[in-house]
Amino acid sequence: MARGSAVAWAALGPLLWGCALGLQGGMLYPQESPSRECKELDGLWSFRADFSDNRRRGFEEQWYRRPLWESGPTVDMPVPSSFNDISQDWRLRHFVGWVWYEREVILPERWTQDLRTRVVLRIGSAHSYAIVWVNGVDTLEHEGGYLPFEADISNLVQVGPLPSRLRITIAINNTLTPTTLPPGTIQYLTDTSKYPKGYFVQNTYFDFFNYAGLQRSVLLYTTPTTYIDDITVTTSVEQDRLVNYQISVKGSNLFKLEVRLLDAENKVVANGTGTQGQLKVPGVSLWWPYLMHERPAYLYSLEIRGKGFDWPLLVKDFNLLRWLGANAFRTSHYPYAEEVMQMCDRYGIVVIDECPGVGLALPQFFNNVSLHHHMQVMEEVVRRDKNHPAVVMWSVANEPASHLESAGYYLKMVIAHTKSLDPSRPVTFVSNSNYAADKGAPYVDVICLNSYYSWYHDYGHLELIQLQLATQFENWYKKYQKPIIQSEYGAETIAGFHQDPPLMFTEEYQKSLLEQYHLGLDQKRRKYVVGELIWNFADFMTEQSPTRVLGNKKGIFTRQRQPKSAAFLLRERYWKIANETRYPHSVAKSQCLENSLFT
Ligand code: BDP
Repeated sequence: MARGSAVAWAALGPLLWGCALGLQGGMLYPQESPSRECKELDGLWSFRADFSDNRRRGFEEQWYRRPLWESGPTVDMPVPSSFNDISQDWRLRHFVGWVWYEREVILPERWTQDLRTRVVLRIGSAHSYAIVWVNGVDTLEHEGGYLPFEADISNLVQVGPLPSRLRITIAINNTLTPTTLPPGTIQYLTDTSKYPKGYFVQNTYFDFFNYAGLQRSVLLYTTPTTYIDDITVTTSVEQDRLVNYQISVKGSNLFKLEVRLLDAENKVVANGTGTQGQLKVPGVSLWWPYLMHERPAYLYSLEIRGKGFDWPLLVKDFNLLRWLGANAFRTSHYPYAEEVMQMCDRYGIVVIDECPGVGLALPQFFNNVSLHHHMQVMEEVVRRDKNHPAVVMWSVANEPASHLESAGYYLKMVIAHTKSLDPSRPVTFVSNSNYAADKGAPYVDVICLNSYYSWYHDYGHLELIQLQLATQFENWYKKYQKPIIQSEYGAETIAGFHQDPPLMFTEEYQKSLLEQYHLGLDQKRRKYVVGELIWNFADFMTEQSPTRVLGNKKGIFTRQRQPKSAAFLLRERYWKIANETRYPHSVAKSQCLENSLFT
């Protein structure tokens, strides 16, 4: 984007600021209770990708009107999962366009007959644009993956004596455009001597495979017609150890609310009534991260009333975090499943909660429509995750091209908006440390820096790392005087490759590179460097390219969760730091690692 046009839309900013944003309703995690029932729709769904040239046959032939098998062949597709890795058909792995999912459900009679029951359809995430039909009726649309959305479908199911059978059809488009998050471009290749007619590719500007589909749970749940729509809890520890709550009730003005705060042993420690109030908690036990208190991750419960996601893998990952002595990660580069956030609360793992603002690499991605969408996505992230004690910071983006003039205004607006949504938490975005003239840094609370010394340049020159790292820290601190987190550093490593003296791609090189970084980090650790996150927890899939060997191999664990040598090095370091700092409650230092749970 030329500078002139950036200024033009910058002038429009405040207008847009005051208008269309603002989410309808809350997004509470569905939980069974005396007044709510859940019905999980995980399992096998019918599926078809629309391979037609314009990818619009499904709409032209209205596939949603009748059972999907009537309009053509279908295959079984597990939900939750990404459709890309399930079949042996390479066209499906790389498919760009609309895919169609369908599932029939039989509802309990009470749900369809009892008019005091509200029936809600909730989709954990659908990457990236979704349209939902219930019994052929257009019910719901949502833009953006990685976040939940839902619709009240009571009027569709409570229509007469018999319709207990529901057909849910979901069309999902995974195309990334300049205005999606993450953004992308579609490029048509028109040289007919090289490409067939109509040939196009999806270009992306981030480093993970653009997995898509229904990757988290889909479910139906009920509430009474007068129901709690949202709960916001904020706490203050300075004065009286107060828990402030605000509860939004919909459906009627005639209700009574009782609020009880229970400690970890289920003893009531405070009571309240009404839609808002403050609870005083005498002798409070605070939520401390793992390794920073003798009783970390202390949780109270407030009573008022996904999956490509996989539980065994999730529990294994948290066990690995504990084994390592790590106590933080960043949800790089999009919000993880709600179940992951709940595990963080329970295990004392601090989270920097990042939205899918990744791959903001081209000037044309910083446009007015994207800004509006980005703010909306931050609203959805904060709405979903605001009550998790584990969330300590919001990250609005990863490595946006923040040296561009237009990016400065864009980031300023997204950061300010996020702060207005949640004044209680700091906001950051993750900078590429090469962007010395960073236009967004003045607006963040904490500077997060990614750098790859002796990897993407000065290959093999491990002896330069300490000097280059010191220069990085000193320059950024001098300029902004803000706490800094080293939010990525690492080396591509193929498990089982060995060479001594170390060469790139071997386990020895990864270890030596991390060691050099650690020496540099230790110089600043007690000053203004407040956290370190390695890249990466486990190997993960990316698009293919000459710089990737079956994906990104910077994990300290393989994709199958086996340790490389570097995992033992980090384990020693993290436990040493934990033992040094255990439990000086005043200093918030976190030793962490980046994550690729990718759920
Ligand atoms: C960083 C990106 C991350 C990549 C990493 C890498 O933030 O998404 O995976 O580089 O190259 O700059 O491994």
